Formats: sequence, C-alpha cells, structure tokens
Amino acid sequence: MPREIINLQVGQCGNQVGSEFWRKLCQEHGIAKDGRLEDFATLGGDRKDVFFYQADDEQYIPRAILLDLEPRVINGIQTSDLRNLFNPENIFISKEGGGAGNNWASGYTQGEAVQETLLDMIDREAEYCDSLEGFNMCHSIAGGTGSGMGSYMLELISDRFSKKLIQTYRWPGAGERQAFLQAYKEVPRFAANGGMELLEEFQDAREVVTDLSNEYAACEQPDYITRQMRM
Ligand SMILES: Nc1nc2c(ncn2[C@@H]2O[C@H](COP(=O)(O)OP(=O)(O)OP(=O)(O)O)[C@@H](O)[C@H]2O)c(=O)[nH]1
Ligand SMILES: [Mg+2]
Repeated sequence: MPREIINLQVGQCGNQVGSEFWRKLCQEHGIAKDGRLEDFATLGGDRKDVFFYQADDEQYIPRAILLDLEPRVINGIQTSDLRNLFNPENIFISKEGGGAGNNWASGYTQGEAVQETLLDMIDREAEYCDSLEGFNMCHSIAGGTGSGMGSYMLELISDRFSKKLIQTYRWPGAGERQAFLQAYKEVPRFAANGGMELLEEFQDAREVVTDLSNEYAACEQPDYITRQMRM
C-alpha cells in the first residue's frame, strides 16, 4: 500500500516554498522537471507513489494542488522550468485576481465562495490514491491567502476526510509588527480547527493586543492610518 500524501500549497509563500519542495523531491527520486524518469532512476526501489502518480504515458505527476487568489506566483511557476510538472487541472487561481490583501477574513471568505471547485480538485486527487494517508499543506500565516484560504482548506479537508492526517508547514514572517498579525490570525484558525494550541495562541495574541492598546493610548490621535505609517 503506498499510503499516498496529497500536497496543497496556498498563497505566495506556500507556492514558492512548495515549488522548491517539489524540485527537491524530483531530484531525490530521479524525476526530470517534465515528470519523466531519468535513465539512472529506472531501477526503482524507492516509493515514488507516495508523492507522485504515474500518468498513462509513464510521466510522473505530483500529487499537488496549487492555490492562489492572485496570479503572479503560479503564473511564474507555469513559465518556469517546472511548467510541465504539475497537473494543470490542479491549479486554482481566483478569477478576481486581487489576492486577499494580507487579510485573513478576505482569504477565508474567498475560499468559501469557491468551495465546490476546491472540493472537486481534492476529491479527484484523492480518487487517484489507493490508500490515502493524508494531506500536507504549505502556507504562510502573515499574508491573507495562505492564512485565510489556508484555514478554510483545513476545515474543508477535516470535514470531508475526518480520519486522515493533516500536516501543515507554516511560515511566520520576521519582525515584531508582523508577529502581531500572525498571533491575531492564528486565533480564528485554531478556533476553527479546535486545536489544543488555541489557549496558548490566544494568550500570545492577547498580550500583543494589550501592548498595542497601550501604544495607541499613548498616541494623541490613534487611528488606523497612523498605525500603518508607524509600521
Ligand atoms: N520563507 C518564506 N516566506 C515567504 C515567502 N514568500 C512570502 N513569505 C512570507 O509570507 C508572508 C506574506 O504572506 P504571502 O504568502 O506573501 O501572502 P499570501 O498568502 O499570498 O496572501 P495575500 O497576498 O495577502 O493574499 C510574509 O511574512 C513573507 O515574508 C517565501 O518564499 N519564503
Ligand atoms: Mg499573495
């Protein structure tokens, strides 16, 4: 039994880091960037089928789903040396094309609005598996798409595949200012998923919000614009 793993990459960071992940996997398994097996790798023995499936024409295709609410990064992948690696049916770029503007709620609601399309992709990919082990998801938590749409994807997968494992790889941004946003965004994410980390994350968020309120209180005229200018 292969125990297949489906990989989701969401938003700019998710797709950039995800591409590098696939580049590395291809290298390790002797799969060329167009999915063909390299001559030196034909003996097999490794378990390519965990992360790849074989198309009829002997091409290996990543069990990957690429999602973004703006086109730039995925378009970049589609014109890069990896352009022939991914299944084009597993690529979703929002028709709106404006991203989520670093806004968790926007990412979440835009994801919810296209749930049918997302579910079709996940279901189709799951049907290619003999014995699905679970899902990996690669995303940042400081933007809007990876964090918000990523949260929505986690809910969607938990509902649909409640017995499967979900492993996430999250990239926090550097710097104190972004850390505030991250803690703030993490709360709804864990609330949505009922994670044990909720209390700890909430505590972090509360501390940062308290610091922020004190900072505002010290301003003569605290408002959103002043805050943005100071960041
Ligand atoms: N490690 C790493 N971090 C990244 C990369 N790209 C973006 N980030 C970080 O991700 C955070 C921003 O999130 P993005 O992934 O760009 O945003 P998004 O998910 O596309 O969401 P929106 O563009 O706001 O809709 C910042 O903290 C960036 O520093 C990357 O390639 N590697
Ligand atoms: Mg983006």
